[in-house]
Formats: sequence, C-alpha cells, structure tokens
Amino acid sequence: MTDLAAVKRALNAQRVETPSWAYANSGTRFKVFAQPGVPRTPEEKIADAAQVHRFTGIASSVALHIPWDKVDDYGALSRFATDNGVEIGAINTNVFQDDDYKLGSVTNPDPGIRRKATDHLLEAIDIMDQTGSRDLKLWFSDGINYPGQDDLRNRQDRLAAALRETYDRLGADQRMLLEYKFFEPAFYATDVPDWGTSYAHCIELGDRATVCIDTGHHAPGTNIEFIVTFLLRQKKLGAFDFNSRFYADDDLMVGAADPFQLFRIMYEIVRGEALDPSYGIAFMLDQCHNIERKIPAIIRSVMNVQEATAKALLVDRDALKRAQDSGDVLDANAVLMDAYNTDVRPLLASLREDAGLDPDPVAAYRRSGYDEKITADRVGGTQAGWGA
Ligand code: PSV
Ligand code: MN
Repeated sequence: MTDLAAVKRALNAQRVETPSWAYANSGTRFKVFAQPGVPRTPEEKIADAAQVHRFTGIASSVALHIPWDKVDDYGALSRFATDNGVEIGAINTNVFQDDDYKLGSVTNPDPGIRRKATDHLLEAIDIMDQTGSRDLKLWFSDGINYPGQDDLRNRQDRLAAALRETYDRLGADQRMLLEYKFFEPAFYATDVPDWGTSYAHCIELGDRATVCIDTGHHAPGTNIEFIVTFLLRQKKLGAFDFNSRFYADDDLMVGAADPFQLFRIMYEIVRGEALDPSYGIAFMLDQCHNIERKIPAIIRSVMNVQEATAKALLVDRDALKRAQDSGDVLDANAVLMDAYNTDVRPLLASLREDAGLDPDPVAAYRRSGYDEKITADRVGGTQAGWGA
C-alpha cells in the first residue's frame, strides 16, 4: 500500500530548476525563429523564470550561463532574483563559443588557450561566491573530428589538470557537476563522452565533484535509469539536465518524447531516496523552445517532471519487492506499470489547490496577461539568444 500523505509531502518538497537560456531565442543551425516578448537581459530572463515558479510553485531557482548572463553586479542580480521570488541556481560555464576553442578548451594542445579556459572556470566560481550558488556546472565541447588529430590520452591529462585546479578553488559549500555528451560538436572523439569518464574524473577529484546526467546526451537506446541507479549507489549523482529527444540532442520538452523513460528515471530516484532537496540532487531543465511559446512550455515541462515523479511515488514498493523476491516476473512488471498507468493529474491538481495555486498552471499563465505584457513591453533592444 502506498502512503498517500507521504506521496503528497514528497511532491510538495520537490524542486525543479529552470535554465535562463530556455527563455531566450533558440533554434537549429538552419534558423533561429525570433519570438515576440523574448528577454533582452538576464533580469528579464529571471522575471520569466519567476512566472514559471508563480504558477507551478516548485521552480524556485534559475540556472545562469556565463557569459550569456554576464552582468556588472552579480550581488544585485541575486537580490533581483530574490525580490522576484526565485534564487540563482547553478552557474554554467561556456568554453565552447570562442574562436580560440576550435581545437578544444581545457584539452587544447595550446597551453595559453588551456589557461584562458581554466580562468573562465575560476571566474565562474567568483560568480558563485557573489550569487550564493552552490553548483558549478561544467560541460566541455572538447573533442576531435579526425583520428590522429590529437593525442587522446594527453587530452585526458590536460582535462584532469584543469578540473583539479578548478575543484581546488571551490569553497567548502560549493560543488562541481561534470556533464558528459557522446558527440556534437566533436564527431570522432569527445573528451567527456559518457558517464563513466565523468564518474572517473569525479572520483579522482573528491566528494564534491559529481556527475550531471543530461537526458539528451546518450546514444539511442541507452538505459539511462541504470546510470541513475548506479551513480546513486556510488553517491556520485549530482544533477540532471532534463529534456527529451527523438534523435540526437533535440532539447525538446522533458517527457514529450518518452514519458515512460522519465518515469523509469524518477522511479530510480524515489527508490534511491534521492528526491528530497536535502539529498542534494539538482533537478534542472536544459531545453530549447524553438517553435513553441517559451514560458508555457517550461511550465508544461515542470508539470511533466511532476507527473512522472507522482507516478514513481505511487509504485507499491512492498508489492514490487514481494514479486521480485519470489521471481514473479509478470507481477513485478505489473506493479510498476500500474503506477505508470495511473492518471496523477487529479492528485497534482488538488495538491496545487491546497497550496493556493491554480490547478491548471498553463491555463492560469495564459489568463494572467503576462504574455501580452512582455510582448508589448519588450520592444527594442537585442533579444537574448542561445549563444548571445
Ligand atoms: C550541451 O549540449 C549542453 O547540454 C550543456 O549543458 C550546455 O551548457 C547547454 O547544453 C547549453 O544549452
Ligand atoms: Mn545540458
């Protein structure tokens, strides 16, 4: 029997972090479609993130990407966020958009370029000090396109040296999240291609280095929930970048392509007792809304995570264990599927009502007039974009 009161408590405590760049214009390499009302400044991105929190009640922090969100006064930016009811979350670094990084950033054969890249990572820690952020998120586009282009093993040594210097600069309450991705932009070999590589570097670094799983960064068919449960067992899972994909790193709304996979991931989180924010996992979104309105899409994404979580919490774990222990394959699978096939929308609607929220966050956002207001107000200036 599932304890419904405990399920509700867990859902109320759940938090999802939204990414500043998802509020900006984005697209593919073929075309970026500009949308009316898109933020021009980091403050406007934070204001949009605050709307997602206002209607969902669980999106209380927003991740920044440096230099896309560079400002003169990060203390003031952090106060602006607090005044809007949200906090600054992870600081994402960017060592992939400078001409110098054509052959790599921290793994570049040129020591001068490696220095420049590492200095950027250290600068991001300064920003964490000023914003009170706990997490430094690292993703390296580093890799090579052709066999023989550079020495794979030397590149690992250069990576390890930069990570060590960065890790040693972290404060006692700060953490490093190392994200992996199997290809793109490098096509032959990527320097942090998979969870194993990230995990090995994190072990070498120390307790405060953990792996970030971006759900769009695996080869098709990869069993992501296995990675989740393995890393949890090793206490090395630090964060998610949630999104969904049909083909490559599509960055579509989480739960849109494969809600069953999201449920399986959240089940391993629940089974590992790792859902509560006190466990320390940052459940972040990393998405691009190229053709749909951004704020309601992000609200929908947060709801998709909530729905998958509610279903995972509804799994009758006693019944599941009994079936598993007795080797009843069909019953074990049925227990899991019963939870997955439960319509949790009424439960979440009533939870929102209890919290003083509208039961239908997307409809409430649409009625709020915010979309019309930003469309009318945000005229002139330069719209923020993924990469600007
Ligand atoms: C790389 O594809 C990535 O997932 C990293 O998290 C980047 O920082 C982010 O995308 C930018 O959108
Ligand atoms: Mn990511």
